[in-house]
Amino acid sequence: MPAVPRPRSPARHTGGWAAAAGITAVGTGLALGELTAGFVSPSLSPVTAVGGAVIDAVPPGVKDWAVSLFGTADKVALLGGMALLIAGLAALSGVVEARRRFAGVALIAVFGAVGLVAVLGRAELTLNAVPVPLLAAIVGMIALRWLVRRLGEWHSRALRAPADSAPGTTAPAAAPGTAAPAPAPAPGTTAPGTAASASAPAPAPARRRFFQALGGTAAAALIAGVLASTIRGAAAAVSELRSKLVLPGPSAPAPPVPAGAELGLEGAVPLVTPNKDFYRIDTALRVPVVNPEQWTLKVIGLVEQEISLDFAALLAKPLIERHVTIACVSNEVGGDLIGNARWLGWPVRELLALARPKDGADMVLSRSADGWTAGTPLEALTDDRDALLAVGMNGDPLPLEHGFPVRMIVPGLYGYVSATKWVTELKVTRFADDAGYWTPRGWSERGPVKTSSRIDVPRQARSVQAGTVAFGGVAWAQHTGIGRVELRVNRGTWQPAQLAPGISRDTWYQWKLELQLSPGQYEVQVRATDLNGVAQVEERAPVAPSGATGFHTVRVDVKS
Ligand SMILES: Nc1nc2c(c(=O)[nH]1)N[C@H]1C(S)=C(S)[C@@H](COP(=O)(O)O)O[C@H]1N2
Ligand SMILES: [Mo]
Repeated sequence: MPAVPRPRSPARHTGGWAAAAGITAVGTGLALGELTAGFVSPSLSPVTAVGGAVIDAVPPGVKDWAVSLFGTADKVALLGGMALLIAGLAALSGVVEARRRFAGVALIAVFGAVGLVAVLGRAELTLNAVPVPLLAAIVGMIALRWLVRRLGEWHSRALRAPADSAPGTTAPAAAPGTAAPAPAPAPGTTAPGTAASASAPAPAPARRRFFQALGGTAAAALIAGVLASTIRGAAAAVSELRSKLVLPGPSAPAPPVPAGAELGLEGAVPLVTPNKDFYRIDTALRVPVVNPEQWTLKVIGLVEQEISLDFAALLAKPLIERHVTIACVSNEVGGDLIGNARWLGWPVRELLALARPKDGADMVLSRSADGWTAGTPLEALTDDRDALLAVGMNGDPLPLEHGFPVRMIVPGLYGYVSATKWVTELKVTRFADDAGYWTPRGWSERGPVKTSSRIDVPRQARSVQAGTVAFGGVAWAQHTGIGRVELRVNRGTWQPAQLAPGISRDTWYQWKLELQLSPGQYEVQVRATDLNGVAQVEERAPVAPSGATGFHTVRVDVKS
């Protein structure tokens, strides 16, 4: 005779399965977080970020101790330790959620916040990192609440069902340690608000529903986890190659930054944009992972000589270094889709000279590893402007997000017609025969960067102290150079700003102007004029099809 199960206290009855629900829920959140990170950017992984933060936070003595103890396996030990800690906390979240609704959910919210802080603290990341830990936490919280509710249904029905009901029907996939009573009509256990005639579902179906939920969630987590680690594995291998890569020095270094080019105004953006702060624009849902050892660049189309170049051959060329400001056509007036970096690369002109374009060719269609294309006027790649096949950005190999191992950088043209990242093919062709990715989508065929200027300090709608108010920002007229920058207050007369020397005519220039302002509201506008005396266009135009125009305008609230 089977022993009649004694009614158990809710916590003891559900403890083990609540812990399993917690681990499954958190695991699902993390797996989806890792998968998203794999798609969006290899550096967004919440687990890696937390691990990195731990490494950064550990006192040097402990680090040395860990290294001596674990040798080179210290990272493995760290990850193993983290996995144990996460599993423990996840189990705890399940147990507390079973005891008190939303207590476990709140615990996951706390993990999510820790993950978010860790991800935001990683040097190479910016705000685009926010969605990944957020997604991981939200998925974890929803899964936990759902699983624990299922567990609660099973458990409450199990308790309410008469313990001495007829034995016999065992539930499918009986869980270890759960002697659930056989299904029996349990009168009087109707759910609130349902018809009185409806009898409560028997415990076995409730139990089955819990295990289906648990199993389904675990399977989803496993699939996401396997996918994530496959993607991450490839990215990690290429990241490793990148971090070990030592780029050759330039045969022609960048002209020195002139003294005084950086005005150092508090709150202004630096003259050279650090890689981690550089804007990123591309159509790639997942950063293309291109192994430099397998990379080749093909030059095809209207050429006398087709060429195939590998990475080692490219690095063996005489590379030059240049500061170039690049901008996105989608940059609104006053926007931040623009940045200035020191690029190391081989002039495209020299490659094209070897290929010898045929008569009639007027465009080069560059193609990236993921199929994206840009159509660049042949002339811009062959004239003296030093269009580059770039391999280096501010002294480092290109970051993966910015086109590793090789991208194009063309002074004076918007990125969508020139700055192909992860470039693998140059087809010499004609505008009449080919078009880059964005052209048939409503953007103009040629994309010279429009002269523009921006006020960075004070920020829009910022209140400042009356008296001397320092204004500052940047201005650019690529490949022509800036001749003058002026400010006007409340549409008054234009006042010349101090213009810092540019690094070159292909970079932005900094400017500043101190104004005496008494308390009140002001509207301040900036206007740049290039070295040919052509002022930026005042009339407002939207970014499509060929770039925004208009004066950047900020409202400033001057307080006494
Ligand atoms: N492969 C590829 N390269 C690309 C793009 C893209 O979508 N795919 N976008 C271009 C656009 S529109 C711009 S503005 C620049 C941005 O370069 P960045 O992300 O390094 O700042 O890259 C260009 N190169
Ligand atoms: Mo762009």
